[in-house]
Amino acid sequence: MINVKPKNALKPWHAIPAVAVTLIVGYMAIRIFAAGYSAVIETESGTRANGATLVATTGASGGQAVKLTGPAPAPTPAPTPAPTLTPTPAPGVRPSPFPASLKPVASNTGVVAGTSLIVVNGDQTYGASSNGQTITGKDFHGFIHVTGANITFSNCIFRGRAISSNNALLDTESSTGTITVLDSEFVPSNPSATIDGLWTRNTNVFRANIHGSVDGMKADSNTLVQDSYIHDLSWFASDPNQGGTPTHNDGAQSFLGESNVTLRHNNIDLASTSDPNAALQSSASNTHVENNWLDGGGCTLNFNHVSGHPQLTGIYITGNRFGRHQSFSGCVILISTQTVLSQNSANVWDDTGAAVPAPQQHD
Ligand SMILES: [Ca+2]
Repeated sequence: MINVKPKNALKPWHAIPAVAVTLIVGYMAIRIFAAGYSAVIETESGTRANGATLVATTGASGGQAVKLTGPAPAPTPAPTPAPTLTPTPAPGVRPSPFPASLKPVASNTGVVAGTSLIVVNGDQTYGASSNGQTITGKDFHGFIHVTGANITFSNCIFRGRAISSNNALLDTESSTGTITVLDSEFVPSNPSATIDGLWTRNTNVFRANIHGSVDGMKADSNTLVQDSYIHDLSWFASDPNQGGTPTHNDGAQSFLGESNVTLRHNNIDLASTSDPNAALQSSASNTHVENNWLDGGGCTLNFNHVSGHPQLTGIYITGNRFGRHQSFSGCVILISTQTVLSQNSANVWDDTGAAVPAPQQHD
């Protein structure tokens, strides 16, 4: 009979390491600190290394302990931010306002390409029953008269019709509150010496394409025109409003008694209009002409007081870029003897960036 010895039978000396470990562990009091991990081991002798330090602690034997400090926890890496995506404008949505360098032209004003339009025949009046409404996608074959308030016209074409009396394709002079015009075109179907693009009061116009009328607009009080293109006006040799002499074509014209007219960042280009008078002809106070491209006219900007009335004041002309198509050479600004410019700065030739000449002044 073979006597097989159990392979892992315990011998007495096998217990020695376990006993020693138990004694050592029992001798050490380990306190885990909340921040990170560190321990204080009670000991009063030995060699300390690797950052171990002797610290005072009242609960320890002899009042001292060795503090062991582990490495600082690795910082949690900050999450990688998601890349910022530049939103792609929806088709047909134009920047508002235009960036400073974006010149208004036919392709970025008027009705947005692809817009479906419904023809509306006959003259229309939008009164109080239309207050608060947005009129969009209309192709107006008739004159539009507004007597209401808080009405918006968006993506419309205003064409008017054949007529011999004075009219505007859109007339907001009798509005009773703010009228807004967005992305719309003004072009008379039957141009004549008596048809202007707009007559405005209490009206804000953005991104309009205005052409083919005699004046682009008559701008009455509280008119803002911005990011719009006024160009290629219709000249007539005989105008009943001028006693049968030729039309006085203006990009915009404001009369005595009106105030608070702002032309901002438009392109009023009368360089290809026959014998135009001015990009702006104004006798209105508190007029701001800022950051436009302006060209054409006898003098491109023309401010005149009306005889028998006070000085014309509150005219601010800043940051405009002028073309060189003045019929009076170099006359970018003409002011009458009783006109005072409140500000005239940073106006330059568009082609060179050089400062334009000082205003000419005479009646
Ligand atoms: Ca005129």
